[in-house]
Amino acid sequence: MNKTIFITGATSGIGKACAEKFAHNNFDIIITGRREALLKSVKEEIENKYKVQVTTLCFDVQNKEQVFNAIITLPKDTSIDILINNAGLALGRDAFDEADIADWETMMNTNVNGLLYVSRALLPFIKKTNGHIINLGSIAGKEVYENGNVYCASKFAVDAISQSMRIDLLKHNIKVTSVNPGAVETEFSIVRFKGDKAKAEAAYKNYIPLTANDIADTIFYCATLPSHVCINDLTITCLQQANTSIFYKK
Ligand code: NDP
Ligand code: 8X3
Repeated sequence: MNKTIFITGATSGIGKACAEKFAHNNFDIIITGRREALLKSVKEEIENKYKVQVTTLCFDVQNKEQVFNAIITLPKDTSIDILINNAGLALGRDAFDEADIADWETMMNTNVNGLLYVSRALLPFIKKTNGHIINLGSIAGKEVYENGNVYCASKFAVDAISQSMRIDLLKHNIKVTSVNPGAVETEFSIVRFKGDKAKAEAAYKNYIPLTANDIADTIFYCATLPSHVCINDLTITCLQQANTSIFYKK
């Protein structure tokens, strides 16, 4: 029987690359996101390529009722081996005194509350397998940068939640890993800059950023280590990025 992985935010970027990577390695996958048409097309793409089962659940992680109502539809005998808490976003890159408060709320509700709701709703399924929770943090959750304020705060919270989960879930033999990437070229900056493609492209100019596949490969490595080995915390950047603000650009 195939193992099962649950990936939030699999309609693009890192989540989608993880879906492809794990399906390629014979995992059944449950993928989520808000954009139903994209979820359907990822499902079709993967099912055409691999002989694995793909289930889609469309919900907004910010909405507790939607999260629990979607997860309750999973068959009772479902077991989840791995959860990747990936859904997340940055909105704006503005000074603390100028940023849009609605953007702050969306980031905290998505990156922090969404991760908490999904994790709690899925824990009964993960306990059955002594599974593995992998949280997408960020280098922004290790070090703040100018105008990063609440996005950084949300990822510092993810770091704290990962450390807490690791301690509290130890008795269930559940692994917890926080993966903290630097710049990865995905839809992330298009979302952050609210569709301004020029600003988004500038974020990845004059250096070679990480790709979503680089992160999916790294997550796959963490997820397939021997059962007694757990990577607790992993920070990864491209060669030309030393921390949140120092790049060597050509
Ligand atoms: P993308 O924008 O490409 O993907 C984000 C995914 O999250 C989409 O599938 C989106 O799906 C989903 N999502 C966003 N908001 C919600 C919501 N409210 N409910 C459900 N799903 C949601 O970005 P990345 O792949 O780059 O980002 C993935 C994760 O990696 C995020 O947590 C991000 O913070 C983190 N990260 C990214 C870095 C980067 O440089 N790209 C660096 C470090 C960390 P949909 O719109 O369909 O809902
Ligand atoms: C995304 C990386 O440096 O843009 O988490 O905040 S950064």
